[in-house]
Amino acid sequence: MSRKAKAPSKIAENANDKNVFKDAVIRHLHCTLGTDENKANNHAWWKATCSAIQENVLEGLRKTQKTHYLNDTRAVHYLSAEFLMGRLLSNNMHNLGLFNTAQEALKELGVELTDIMEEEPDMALGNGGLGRLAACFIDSLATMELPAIGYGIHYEHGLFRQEIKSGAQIERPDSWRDYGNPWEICRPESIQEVSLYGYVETKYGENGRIQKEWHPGLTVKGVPWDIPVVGYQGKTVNVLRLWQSEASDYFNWDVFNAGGYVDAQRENVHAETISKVLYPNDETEAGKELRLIQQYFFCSCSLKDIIRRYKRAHGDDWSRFVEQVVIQLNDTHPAIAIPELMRILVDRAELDWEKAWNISTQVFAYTNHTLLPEALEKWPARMIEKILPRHLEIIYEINHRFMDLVDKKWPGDNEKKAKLSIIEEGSEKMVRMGNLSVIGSFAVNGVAEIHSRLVKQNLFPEFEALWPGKITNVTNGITPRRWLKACNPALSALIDKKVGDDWPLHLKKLEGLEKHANNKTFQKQFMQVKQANKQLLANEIKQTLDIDVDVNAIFDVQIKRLHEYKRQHLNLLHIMALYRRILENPDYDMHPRVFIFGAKAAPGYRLAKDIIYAINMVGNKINNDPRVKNKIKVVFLPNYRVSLAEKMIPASDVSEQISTAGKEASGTGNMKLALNGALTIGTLDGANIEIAEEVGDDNIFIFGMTVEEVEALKAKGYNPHDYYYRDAEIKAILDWLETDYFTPGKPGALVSIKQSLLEQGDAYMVLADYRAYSDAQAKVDEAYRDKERWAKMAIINTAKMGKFTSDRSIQDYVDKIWKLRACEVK
Ligand code: 4GP
Repeated sequence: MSRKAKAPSKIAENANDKNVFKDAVIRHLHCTLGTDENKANNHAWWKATCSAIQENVLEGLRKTQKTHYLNDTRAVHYLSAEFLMGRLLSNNMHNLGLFNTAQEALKELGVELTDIMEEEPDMALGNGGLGRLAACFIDSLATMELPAIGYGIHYEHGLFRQEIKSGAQIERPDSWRDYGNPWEICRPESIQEVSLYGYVETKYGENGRIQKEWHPGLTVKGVPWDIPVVGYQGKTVNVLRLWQSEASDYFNWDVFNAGGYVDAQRENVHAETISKVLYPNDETEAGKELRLIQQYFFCSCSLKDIIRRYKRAHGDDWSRFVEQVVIQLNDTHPAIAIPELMRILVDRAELDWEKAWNISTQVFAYTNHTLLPEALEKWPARMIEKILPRHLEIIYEINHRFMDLVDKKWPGDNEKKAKLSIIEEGSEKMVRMGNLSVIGSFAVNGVAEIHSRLVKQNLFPEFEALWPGKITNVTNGITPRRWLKACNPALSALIDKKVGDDWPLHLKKLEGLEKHANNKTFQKQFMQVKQANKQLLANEIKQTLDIDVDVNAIFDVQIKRLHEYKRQHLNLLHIMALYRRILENPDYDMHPRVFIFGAKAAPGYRLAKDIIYAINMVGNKINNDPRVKNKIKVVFLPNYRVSLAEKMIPASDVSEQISTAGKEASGTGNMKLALNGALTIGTLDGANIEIAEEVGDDNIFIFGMTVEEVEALKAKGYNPHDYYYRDAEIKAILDWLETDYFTPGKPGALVSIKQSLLEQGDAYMVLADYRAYSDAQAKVDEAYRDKERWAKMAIINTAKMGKFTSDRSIQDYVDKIWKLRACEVK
């Protein structure tokens, strides 16, 4: 693998001339967009700049594909229903080393690069954590020159755009492609066909072999759109291939002839619906037929694409398939790929079951991203039978053979069988996609040490006993290119001066900052950068919400999907407590703090939406109460997304990572914030634990119950009323929610939060952790007042984040699971 920091890429060399770049932009204004320098608005300048950059990208793509083909490389295929890419212009310019050239060239044309970058809509083809992880991973794969393809769905509408009206979340459609997307390339030459519905015919072949023939009721087309993925320094350019559904040219004459012309037409409409919308769920089960069809659609297209590419090099000889192909299943959403590959191998390629299973189980690996039971996908067998009749048969056969294995290991143990079976018996027979994924894969991994341990101990203990070593850990990571270099240019420049400029490739080099942590001048410079970033965010807040915030206050940030287990309401209760303390004692001593939130709630998740409403209503009251004297401000920035995170993270002092221990698989926002010098207040959950190990206990604010304590309390019987009656502050705050103090004229508008924490049992133990949280917040306050101490802690956080580069995660996948080799693109 060649990752020398300074070697300029070939592509960049050709374009690094300012004048060449200027000419390219003008040429695209004229020839691609049909406008000119005098007429062009920011949108046109943005598009022309993208097109100029894309010239370099495509050159790299062509070379990469040729090199991979000539070297017949083994590749990883990353199947994910979500890719949360965000914007690409800034990222691509940085990775090609063209940012400064572009900025200067545009300046000479009278255009401000940062202004036109704001024209780019986010590619929000994901909900949260696992989608953004996929985006960081494909960045690392390209950077490390590993042959890789990301496969997903070309959703017409990404995650909804969030508006806040009178405090409440309103969902609006997201139309990221309305005015065209300059990065994507349609590849009609690689269209695939996907079948659905119908029935299975059993036939007997010549040698008595039973053959199954699926007669589908509907065939749809999968049209691939390719998004090039540029590695840092632009050598390897991999591809993210997203499938869009279209009605097939194939016309259902059977239906037509039977007089069902209208039905035949209806199927056309159906076909195009498949890739229309991203399900706005995160860690909750969608339970929709369309969602299953979406999953099958992109898995089937992707597998056929993988096989087409393999056959081009190896014809019908399947013996080398497992050497060439590894497929990573990003959660269970693509698990249906397992029976689909079996179907192709057994029914189409006519391999024996054993041979086919042997291939299949050496190709797939599965990543688990959550332990929440409601998020573990299950499909009614009846639904699979209707949509994918042949796949249900295959699933039964896989299960039947697997049950024999279980019986050998634990003879006669029906309880074990019931737990391990892919099929869950009950009033409605269900297919457990988690079990299918474990059984059909050669490796299973969790995403942080604690999470992987819990996957082994609590989620899949029998599988761990059956196949020791199969479940492993790969701790998540984030790309430092986007999450430091591109989003925090001032800090990046300061770091360059201290440790050299190759840290984006070798993040452990940030450790070189540690020796400057006590240096007063460096502390000052570091905190000046933070201050300047806070000012930029303050401007954004002023512009969006017309709220004035003081950059000398602590910027305390909680940004992530809204979910009870993430406990945004714990944060809110503490804010209310501070407010109450100030009302009771006007001289209450605290450093001014701005609490900043960003979060979308799944549209069907009532309580999550109620929490957003409560944050806004409480914030509104506090922000306008003169008695608070600006000691507290509460800011809810609407429409949290990647590009907004890029503005919030560099400006944060405090990072809220306060999930109930055992619930957050890893978290990745925690890594991004710490990398940018924010201090974590957090529980011993997910990757917080590993962050604490890296930065040391003195440089993080850990509070609350451990997983063991949570489990023990649950076992003993947790009663939130105990905390309510014993802690006067908790009682006062919860009772406050019942009044109309924050929602004038609407008493009870916030009562659902209180109910969830008392009558409904407080499933995430907010009240049990409240006091510890409040105490930890007091320590944060105290630490911040000591400017030097804080600066030192912040520097150490940045210095110690080397472990959390996604390059390290990818290297772990390569070593433990994928066994891939880098392929240098010359
Ligand atoms: C998320 C987890 O909640 C988060 O802890 C983790 O960092 C992230 O995956 C990446 O591994 N899960 C999801 C989901 O996004 O939809 O289950």
